[in-house]
Amino acid sequence: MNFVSIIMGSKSDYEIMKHCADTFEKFNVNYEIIISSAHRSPVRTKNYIKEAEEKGAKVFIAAAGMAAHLAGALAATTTKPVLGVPMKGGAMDGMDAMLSTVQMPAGMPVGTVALGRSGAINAAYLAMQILAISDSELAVKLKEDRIVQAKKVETDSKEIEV
Ligand code: RP5
Repeated sequence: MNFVSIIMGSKSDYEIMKHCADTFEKFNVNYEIIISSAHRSPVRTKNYIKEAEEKGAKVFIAAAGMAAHLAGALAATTTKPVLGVPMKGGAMDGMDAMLSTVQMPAGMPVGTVALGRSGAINAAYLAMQILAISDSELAVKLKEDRIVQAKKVETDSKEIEV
């Protein structure tokens, strides 16, 4: 079964990453969400990636804060697409996580999205856009969603226009 795997470095990341999971629920896309840390549980992380690939994970999403090495650790272990979501918090409120996630050496890409809720949701959208390359039903759903988003802009505007 094809699915997207979401890995968070800590339970404290869940409040934000729930938005990522909710986006997959909205589109009826299979996903799995677990907690595993690049630093606190490196063996569990490595073993999980292998297990997830064997079970059918097609894209990985890694969320971590502070010295955010989780997405990089995933990228080092799998050739499936890895999307990194930097988490806010810590002394630099996420700037450290954003730079750790985005600054990967050549040949080891992590598709880094925005900090916080927008990033969590966009990681889900990007993962679905990757899956939709070979899933025409999902591709249609994503196109319909764009129409809904555009209509909402018009509706919101009408509510405040004078
Ligand atoms: C990172 O450190 C986690 O991803 C989390 O964003 C941050 C803080 O973790 P906790 O101390 O809240 O568990 O590894």
